[in-house]
Amino acid sequence: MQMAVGKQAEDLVMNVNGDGNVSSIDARKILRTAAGLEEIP
Ligand SMILES: [Ca+2]
Repeated sequence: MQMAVGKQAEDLVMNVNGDGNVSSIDARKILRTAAGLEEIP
C-alpha cells in the first residue's frame, strides 16, 4: 500500500514489464535480468 502512494518513481522503475503495476512478476523479471537470463525490452 505504501508503494501505491509514496513511491511512484520507484514503482515505475520496478515495473519492468510495463503493465502499470509492480508485482512478483516484475520482481522475478528483475532478478532474472540481473542474473543475465533475460533482457528488458
Ligand atoms: Ca509490472
